[in-house]
Amino acid sequence: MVHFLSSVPSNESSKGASVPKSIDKACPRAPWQPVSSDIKGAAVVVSEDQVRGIFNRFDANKDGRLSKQELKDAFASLGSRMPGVRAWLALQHADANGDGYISEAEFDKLVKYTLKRGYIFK
Ligand SMILES: [Ca+2]
Ligand SMILES: [Ca+2]
Repeated sequence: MVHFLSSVPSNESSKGASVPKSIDKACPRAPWQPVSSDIKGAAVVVSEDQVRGIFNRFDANKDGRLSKQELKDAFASLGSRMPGVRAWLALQHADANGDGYISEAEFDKLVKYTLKRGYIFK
């Protein structure tokens, strides 16, 4: 059975001073939570330098910037189940000038974004 609004008596608002108990202690707040929900099994978290190296390697045509296709290949190699989506999201996040490529200047954002997403390399 699902009740919508049926458990809220109409005269409740006149009290005003009641504070719900046992909420604060039950869930301690973490300021930052590692993103690990889509990663399973033992793996090694890589350093920023390693991420840079990997993205550099996926600059297939060596023009010094990453196209969406190159990003897609890179994310696929990182074990992403949806590399196309990841590439798109990464571009949304890191492609500051909106030309569809991650240039050297935008590379930092891409690397930090990737690290923040919790990507793990084996
Ligand atoms: Ca390229
Ligand atoms: Ca760009």
